[in-house]
Amino acid sequence: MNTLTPDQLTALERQSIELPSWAFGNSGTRFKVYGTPGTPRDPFEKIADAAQVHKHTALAPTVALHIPWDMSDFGDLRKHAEDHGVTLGTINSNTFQDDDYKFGALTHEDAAIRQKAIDHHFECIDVMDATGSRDLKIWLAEGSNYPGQADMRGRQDRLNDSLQKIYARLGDDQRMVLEYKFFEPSFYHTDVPDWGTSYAQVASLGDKALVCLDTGHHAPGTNIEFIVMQLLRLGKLGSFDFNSRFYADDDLIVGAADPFQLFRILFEVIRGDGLNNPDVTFMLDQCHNVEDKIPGQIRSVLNVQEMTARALLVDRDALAAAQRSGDVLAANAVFMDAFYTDARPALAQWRESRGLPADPMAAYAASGYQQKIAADRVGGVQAGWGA
Ligand code: PSV
Ligand code: MN
Ligand code: MN
Repeated sequence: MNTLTPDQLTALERQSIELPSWAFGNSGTRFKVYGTPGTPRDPFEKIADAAQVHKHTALAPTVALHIPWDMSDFGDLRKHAEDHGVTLGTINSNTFQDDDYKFGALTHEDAAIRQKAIDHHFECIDVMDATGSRDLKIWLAEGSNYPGQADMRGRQDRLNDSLQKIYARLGDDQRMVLEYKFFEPSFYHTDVPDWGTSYAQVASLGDKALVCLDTGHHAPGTNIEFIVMQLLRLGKLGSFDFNSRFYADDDLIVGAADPFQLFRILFEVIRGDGLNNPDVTFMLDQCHNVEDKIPGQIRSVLNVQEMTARALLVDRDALAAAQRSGDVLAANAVFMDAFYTDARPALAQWRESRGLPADPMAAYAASGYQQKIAADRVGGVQAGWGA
């Protein structure tokens, strides 16, 4: 049961998980952001750190950027990434740190402010042209705090109008993914709070607009795997932002809070042909507030790999037979057998057979890289959430 077949190993070998540049900068809460020795001071150092994750795992060949946090000479940054064995991935826009956007950006009542936000997205598309990135990811911090404060319907119309304009600027091979989040920073209503709203908006734009599902952006108890199933069924799941949550948008290490939920999500990904599907980007969206960032990212991609292996182990023929015959307990047992199978020894052996470290966490710790960046990166301003 815990032996992975050659087909399953091929599926695992092809798995790739995009890393967010911001995971390598400092982050925290509104109470305190702790600095960490060796934290990158610029996008070039973030890319160098991300490349360490790929080096030890062969799982993370691309890095997502956030604009304007990662503003650079993108020709140089692209070359720097390639020299480090990775490429630049999704471009994330930012309309949440400008005073003009206090009452909305793409939804704002004032056409001039809406245009400013649209122009920012045009600039992001220019960046995509320079980096060779395919996807523009839009997460909007827009909404209201009090009933009556905002015309929710008018905002939905203006959002659609703004998105149409951004969509029209995309190149033939470029896409837009619209991320939803049920609350925060607004507490009463959010303009893109759920998958249904994101779906309704992107469906009206065209084939190059899809939904981004961030696992941390749902109310407690939400059946996220159902949403994954439905979006894949509709051909509208463009990307994942993986992380885990205990309470709200915690952005903790994926698989840390609820490994069984991650397993269930990955089972639906496999069931819906979303694994190794170039149309579905697997990304992390995490922050490492108290743990070291590079090993935090290594742990994260390994968690995804381990749960993917377990989800691949589900005996789908036996499951389908039990489902067809209405054998509730047998169906559940097939599912749980795979979940309870520890794939780690098989994965360690397989990694070694491919010239990778059996234990990437230990290999990174032994490499001396963490000590080297702590010693080398003195002076300058450490990158962090918002810079
Ligand atoms: C804010 O909630 C957020 O975590 C969204 O999930 C975005 O993907 C991310 O920030 C980066 O903009
Ligand atoms: Mn996200
Ligand atoms: Mn988030």
